[in-house]
Amino acid sequence: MTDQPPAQYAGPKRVLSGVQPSGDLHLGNYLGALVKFAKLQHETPTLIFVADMHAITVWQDPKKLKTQVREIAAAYLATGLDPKIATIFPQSAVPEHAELAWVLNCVARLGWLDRMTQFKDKAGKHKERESVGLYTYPVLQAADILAYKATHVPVGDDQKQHLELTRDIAQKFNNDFDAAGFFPLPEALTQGPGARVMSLRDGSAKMSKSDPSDNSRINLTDDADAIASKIRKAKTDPEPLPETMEALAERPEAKNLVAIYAALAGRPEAEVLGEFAGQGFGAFKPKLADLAVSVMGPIGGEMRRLLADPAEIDRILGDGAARAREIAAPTMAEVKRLVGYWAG
Ligand code: AQP
Repeated sequence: MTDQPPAQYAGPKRVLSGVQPSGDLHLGNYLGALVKFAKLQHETPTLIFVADMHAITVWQDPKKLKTQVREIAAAYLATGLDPKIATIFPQSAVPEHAELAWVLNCVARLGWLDRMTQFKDKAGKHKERESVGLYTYPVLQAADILAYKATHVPVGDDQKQHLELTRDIAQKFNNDFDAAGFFPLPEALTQGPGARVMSLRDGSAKMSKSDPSDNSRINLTDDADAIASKIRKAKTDPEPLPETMEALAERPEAKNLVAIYAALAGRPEAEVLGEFAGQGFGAFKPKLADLAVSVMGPIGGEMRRLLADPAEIDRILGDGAARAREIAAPTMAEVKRLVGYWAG
């Protein structure tokens, strides 16, 4: 008998993901993340957190942050996450995220972080003025995942590089501390429609909360008029829709609208083109607007209903945090022992 962990991770499958409370959620967050959470909870034990610790890597108004956390929780519930099935909690309510992040900061290498394209995109030309937290953000993300030994992480395409980094950190921790198989090497679940929803104003940029143009995105809280107007104003071209997706390769805005239609309708893109080939955007956009309103409209309504009772949302989040800690605390205790902490 040996108490050495096995070389390969042998623990249970577990899903974990989160969204930052740093602005209105949009169609990209919905299709790239929230829809997948609601589906996965029925297949695998699932933990979904509100990433308030990530959010403060850029300044957030302290008077608004708690409300923003409740809004994300309401979005989770309105898109079908069930707190009796999934564990829903605020990141900052589980101190093990920060504790593990410190250890992992000491495992990750500067050269690895220097390669992260999201930091480069967000910091732009003035990285000296950004917070250290924004730079080490992917290490906190690794801690979020590994504190629960999560094996599968549903995210949009933009997070693939961070998941690769998590795997590298997990592997190095296992090697450095002679703990083969202690942490799993988690997999990003990026497949599926809506993995990369693009801006309605620029088909080469991803739809994003921080885009200064509100017309670039459809927010979960937009009403029917706002949704229809944004789709009407979406950038397109004068050509009719072709018969194949390949023919849309050089038409990113058109391709994006077709992909959004397919994702919202739960139909293959080819089938959508089969229906609309030969038609122009004058015909396609109203159909897309009707579809978007029918899918997104009820979500906004349900969010408003849930947010009218913040105490109930707080109860759900508090209960979720207690359940999350039951998993994270033993992991952290073991990490302290492996590292050789005095307190381990
Ligand atoms: N355009 C997108 N298409 C598909 N998935 C997307 N996600 C974000 N944008 C798209 C996915 O949504 C989840 C939560 O994202 P987040 O809020 O934690 O961080 P983010 O990726 O930084 O989101 P934004 O909207 O782009 O925010 P800002 O503008 O602040 O950077 C993640 O799974 C993400 O992949």
